[in-house]
Amino acid sequence: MRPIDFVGDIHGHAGALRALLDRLGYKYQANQWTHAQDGRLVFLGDLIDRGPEQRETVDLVHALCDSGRALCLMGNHEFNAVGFVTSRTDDPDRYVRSHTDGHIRQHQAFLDAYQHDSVGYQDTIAWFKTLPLWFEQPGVRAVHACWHAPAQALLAPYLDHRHAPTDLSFFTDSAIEHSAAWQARETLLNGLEMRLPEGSHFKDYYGIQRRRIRLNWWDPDQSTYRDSAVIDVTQRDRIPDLPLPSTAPSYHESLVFFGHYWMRGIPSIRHPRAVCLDYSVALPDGALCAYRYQGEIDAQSDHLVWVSNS
Ligand SMILES: [Mn+2]
Repeated sequence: MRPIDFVGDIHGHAGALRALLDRLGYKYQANQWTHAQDGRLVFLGDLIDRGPEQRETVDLVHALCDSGRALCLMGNHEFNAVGFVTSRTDDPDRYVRSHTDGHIRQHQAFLDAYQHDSVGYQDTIAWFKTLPLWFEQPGVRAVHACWHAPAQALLAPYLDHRHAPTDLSFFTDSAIEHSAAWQARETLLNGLEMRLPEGSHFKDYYGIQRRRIRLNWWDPDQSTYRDSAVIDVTQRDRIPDLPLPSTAPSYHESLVFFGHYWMRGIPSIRHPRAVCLDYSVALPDGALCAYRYQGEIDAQSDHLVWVSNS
């Protein structure tokens, strides 16, 4: 079959993206993208945030999508980029992505990339508004952070047949904190989280104190807060070794690819039906990772392809 190459979070590392595309066999010649086996690409979102070449990354992936060679899913950072310039319907003086000092600082490099090109900025935001929230075909699925059927069903009224927003109501309704749409969008784009028992906390990779953990929803064997937290190994023993009040749903009937979780170390298949392809390319020892899908039922480690930062 025609291969599908799923590509993890790029975070503005266009150089790594060019190297990965080369390794996967995609070539730009005579004004088009070609591939010897007529391969297709599915990007898992988070093209932007942090990296040095956010605009170059967006332009390259956008061109691949326009050529029909690729599809790009929405990540939490594409959602936030749209939200940064979208007024809330419940409070029109505020934005879907609030303009706190921290949010502005985090978004500044993206804004700076377009400071002399408001048309390019508008085009990019307009494109981000049209990105699908998930990809599905018989045997294989993809989403930015968490495959979650109840959240998908809840958001379906906001989405077209490609699972892309039909209009801005997806952004404005899912901005209302603790609404059903907010919860569902958070689950798909930011992953499942759980509040720790009273009194427990830990410091994340950036030294920020956290009272919630990200759940490794893809692992069917999780049973305690400590086992199920997606967390740096140096922090794990700060998480209480207590049973989870409920286990995360798991959907392993068909292969699913996702990004978002800043995995460390050498890319590997940790579950044969649920494969994270985010290997922290924005960190010095990170990698940009892809998986070549060719119709297999279980993921195979020799289908992983990556380029290291170092
Ligand atoms: Mn993400």
